[in-house]
Amino acid sequence: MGADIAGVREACEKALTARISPSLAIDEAMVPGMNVVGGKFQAGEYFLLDLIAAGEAMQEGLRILEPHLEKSEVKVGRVVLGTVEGDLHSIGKDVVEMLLKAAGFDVIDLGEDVPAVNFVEATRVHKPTVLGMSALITPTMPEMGKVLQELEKAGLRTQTRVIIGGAPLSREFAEKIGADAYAPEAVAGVNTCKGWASAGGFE
Ligand code: B1M
Repeated sequence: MGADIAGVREACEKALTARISPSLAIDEAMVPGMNVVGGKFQAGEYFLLDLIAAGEAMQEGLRILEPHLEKSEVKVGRVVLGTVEGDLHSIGKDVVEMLLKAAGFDVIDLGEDVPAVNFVEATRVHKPTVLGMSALITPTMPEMGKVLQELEKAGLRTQTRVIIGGAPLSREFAEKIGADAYAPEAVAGVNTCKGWASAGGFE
């Protein structure tokens, strides 16, 4: 089944008219909706085309809600963000990016399927307050450890904090690979970045 783009537009516009905050609509309606799709895919009721349709529907919803997020006028820091190599999931990263920008961060989005070397190069060039990585499938989780090792080898590990997020990850995994934080969801991640930025270190 294709994405019901008209239905998504209508639902988002209804939420905005009802003055429901965009981040609440994302957290309490859209993300749980994606989890339902994921559950049906796992149970064999949905197929890859359904995942693609769900992804398109969510991206359309984000496009509608994004301009309505309350935005900070003050610049607080810089974040380099990307989904690790081998992983094509973009939506969680995009939600984090939207909320970071609204909180006053400059975000350099490296996109999806990002090789470790690109994270390292972006850290060298942009000197971010925070390097953020997303991974949604179990096989791409080790890529995060690889990025941390490469940062260390390049002598850049102490120049930036590293936060990781994505459904299959955990705090224990973050500790194991030496990341500074794990965020179970986008708002928690943005709050962690805000805490780091206000503690200093941004030039
Ligand atoms: Co994929 N997929 N998918 N998929 N997909 C999952 C992740 C899966 C859990 C579905 C399932 O089986 N239940 C499963 C992974 C299982 C596993 O390995 N543990 C899966 C699979 C298996 C696959 C394929 C392998 C399927 C196949 O080909 N047979 C394939 C892999 C392709 C690849 O990457 N190489 C695949 C492909 C796809 C699409 C491309 C079709 C599409 C993505 C489209 C897109 O992103 N543009 C897709 C989708 C849509 C999903 C589900 C249904 C939804 C993901 C999503 O966007 N959620 C997903 C099921 C699920 O999650 N339950 C599934 C909404 C999003 C806002 O949430 O990304 O979790 P999430 O982000 C959250 C938090 O995790 C956190 O904040 C966000 C908001 O609160 N967060 C961060 C994320 N990153 C963060 C970074 C931070 C901080 C917080 O700081 C840096």
